[in-house]
Amino acid sequence: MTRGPHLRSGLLVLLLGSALSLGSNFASITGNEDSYFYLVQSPDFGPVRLGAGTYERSLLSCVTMCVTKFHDCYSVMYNSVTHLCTPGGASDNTNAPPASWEGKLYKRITCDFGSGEFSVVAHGNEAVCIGVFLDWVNYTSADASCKEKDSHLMTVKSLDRLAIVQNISNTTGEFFWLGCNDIMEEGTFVWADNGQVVTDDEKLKYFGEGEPNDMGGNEDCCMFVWGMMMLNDGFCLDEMAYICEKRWT
Ligand SMILES: [Ca+2]
Ligand SMILES: [Ca+2]
Repeated sequence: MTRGPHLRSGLLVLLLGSALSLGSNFASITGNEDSYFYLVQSPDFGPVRLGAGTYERSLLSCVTMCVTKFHDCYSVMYNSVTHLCTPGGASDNTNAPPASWEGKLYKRITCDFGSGEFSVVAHGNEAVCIGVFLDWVNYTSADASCKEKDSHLMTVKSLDRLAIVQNISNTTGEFFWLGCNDIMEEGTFVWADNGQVVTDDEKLKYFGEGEPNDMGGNEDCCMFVWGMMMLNDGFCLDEMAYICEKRWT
């Protein structure tokens, strides 16, 4: 992974990564966002077996062994009862799925690491591929910048996603543009990823009390408010940092 000129945002996510709690479907080597592995439910085929299995006390130590020993470690099979850990390469339809004695298949999450701007950040049962950008711009510019990066402004459609943004805001002290607005039709907010309407339930869960309120008849863009630690509809021409999200699953 190259970081190049975007060292700052990369480092930021590294720091966040170590503070996040991971659900049981994820394993990660602390401090390396390129090493998240996720559970594949009922895989149709399996990986190349990179070597004989060893016995590792946990999924995390299995993942650690695999990426330490094999530069092409893209998966592991882990049996949590016998602790057998089989290092794997990329999945390939010429290879059999894990046998029951091999355990379950965990695949390495790949996010776009080419630019060094995006990283996987996980909380609970959600893992998102996001880039945190700390230059202050208005909503339209933030939206355009994400699209240039083949992404969209991050959406907050679960409490785990809200917690991810809360952690980033806590760490940086920044306000962030996020992916929803009611620019097209006043009062009807839509999410930036798929244009679906933000439901009343979602407003209650993710927005601050009494928001969105279209204050002054002039608030159409979703932002995360540091301090309140919830979403608000804000004035689209205000300038602040922003978070882009890539589809990656
Ligand atoms: Ca509005
Ligand atoms: Ca408002």
